[in-house]
Amino acid sequence: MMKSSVSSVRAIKNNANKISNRNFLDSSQFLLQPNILRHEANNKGYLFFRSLMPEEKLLSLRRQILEILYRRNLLDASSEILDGVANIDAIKQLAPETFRGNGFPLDIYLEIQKLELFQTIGHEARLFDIFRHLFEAEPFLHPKTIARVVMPHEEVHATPPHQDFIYIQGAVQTWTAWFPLGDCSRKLGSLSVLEASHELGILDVAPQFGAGGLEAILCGLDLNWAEADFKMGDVLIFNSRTVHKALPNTIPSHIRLSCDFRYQSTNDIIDPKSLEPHGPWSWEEIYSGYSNDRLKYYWKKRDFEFSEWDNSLLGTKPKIC
Ligand SMILES: O=C(O)CCC(=O)C(=O)O
Repeated sequence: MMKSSVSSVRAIKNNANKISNRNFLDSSQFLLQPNILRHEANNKGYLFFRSLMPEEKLLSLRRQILEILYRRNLLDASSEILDGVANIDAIKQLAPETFRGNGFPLDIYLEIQKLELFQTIGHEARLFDIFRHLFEAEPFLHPKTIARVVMPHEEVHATPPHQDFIYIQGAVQTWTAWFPLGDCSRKLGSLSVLEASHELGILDVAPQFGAGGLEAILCGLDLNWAEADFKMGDVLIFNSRTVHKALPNTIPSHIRLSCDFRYQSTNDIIDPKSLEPHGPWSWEEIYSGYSNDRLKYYWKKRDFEFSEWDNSLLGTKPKIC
């Protein structure tokens, strides 16, 4: 006879809530060993590199973005600009709608998108070298570049666990490079990655607060979350199917700044939207302040085959766990 007592019903665990028990290992030692690099990337679905990006460029981009915030009175006037200390009162007064969509006001985002250093920093040779090893082909940086400005406001939620593929589509072998513009500890909301989750296929999603508005359903899974305290220059790269999430910013006096850039092989298919700006602007507007034409419209030299968009990947399902 079937037992129906409550005690016999075992709750299905939600892997989203599992406490991290892994630190990212630094793969810098394999930078000159492409076979090992590929093997590690294929096994884990991500790689982490300490001190990969040139600090002076990151610092300069950090300053340029913080100066945009400073001009809008969103930084604490008694602190150094580079410290990124929030003017909490001024931020709290911003209308909740301004935090929907990208998670911070759109007019600020346009100014960031127009920064030449922001648009060109993803072309860094050290990043391209890694992706050349992974793809065994010439890498291509999606011009749809993303900046994140995480401010203390009740409308701002940490990015929920998700796979980038549902938003990017195109080539499965698309990889994201995520790096903070400044030191970014777990407490300030660095990224956490679900190891080997790229092997799970494309997961169902449910509505959730935070960037993208959807979370991957992780009920009944038991993979390990890996994470680290990032120093400026450290870079995390992960496959488009690797589940990742942001940790909550528990230092609300400080603003978290970061970039995500996507790379794929020039030989693979791509979704045409990956060639558009991240926001409702034209390339002409974004490029209007450039001092150098070299990297403008660089993707137009490529003759890509376009993939079909699959909207069903964004359809929500009930989360039962
Ligand atoms: O920085 C974040 O909060 C989210 C980043 C992310 O999801 C990504 O890079 O794909």
